[in-house]
Amino acid sequence: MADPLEFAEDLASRTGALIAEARAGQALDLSYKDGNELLTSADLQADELIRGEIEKTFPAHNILSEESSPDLSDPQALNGPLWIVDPIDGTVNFSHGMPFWCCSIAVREKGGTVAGAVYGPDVNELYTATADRKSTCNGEPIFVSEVPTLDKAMIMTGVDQFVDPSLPPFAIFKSFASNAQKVRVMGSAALDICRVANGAADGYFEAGIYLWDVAAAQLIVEQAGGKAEILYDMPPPYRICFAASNGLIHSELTSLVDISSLQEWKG
Ligand code: LIP
Repeated sequence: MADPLEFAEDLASRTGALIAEARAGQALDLSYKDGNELLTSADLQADELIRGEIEKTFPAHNILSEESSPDLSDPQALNGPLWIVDPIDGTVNFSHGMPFWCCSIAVREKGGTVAGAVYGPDVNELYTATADRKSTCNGEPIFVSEVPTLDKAMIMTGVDQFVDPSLPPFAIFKSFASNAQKVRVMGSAALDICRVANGAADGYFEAGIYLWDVAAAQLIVEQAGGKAEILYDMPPPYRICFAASNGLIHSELTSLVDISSLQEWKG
């Protein structure tokens, strides 16, 4: 049986290279899912590569990806080993030629993430971790920061362009902006959380992110000494309210998140 981390690391690297070549070599076909969620031809090419390699190497495993999720009416769909994939996290950045995008691949067994890889070709950073090995970036060990309080912390977040500014996610954003040293919106949740893992940032929060955006990076930040958690499962399936940090600022960070307001907000 192939080693899951080596497989995930190799596949994330190959997929990232394929996507970068696709953008360099041809005009991207752009379309919009659900009316506003950008989808490029490279997303679909990458999803096809990843699914094909997983089905060939691990035929009994299931796959959850941003571009093709399992049939939840099948009670077996989420049983057994599950690969959780975002072929391109930061699609809008990618389509504009901004460097902050990545391929994210995680694998879960018995409900626990056993391996994760996040590869950002344009920033030349490959993050990996397993449940029993510490996190690395390009093979070097990484660790969360030692910033002790929120007022000295850089917080990464994201806000959907279609959310009414009067609604809870923006209220939470304003709380962070008022209490943290700085707030940054860089457009890729997986790379944001990996920046917490390598100490360049100190916390991440987003309401309305998806499981495939964060599955690999959650293991990477935890195995770098940080803390990460789903604060609330939002509709539709796989949409979550998620926080990650260096651990030291975690309670300050999550205390600014009014879950009850998010529970009333259907997004
Ligand atoms: C993106 C996330 C980002 C979020 C964007 C988008 P995608 O994922 O990584 O944090 O703010 O709205 O969801 O769609 O580029 O894979």
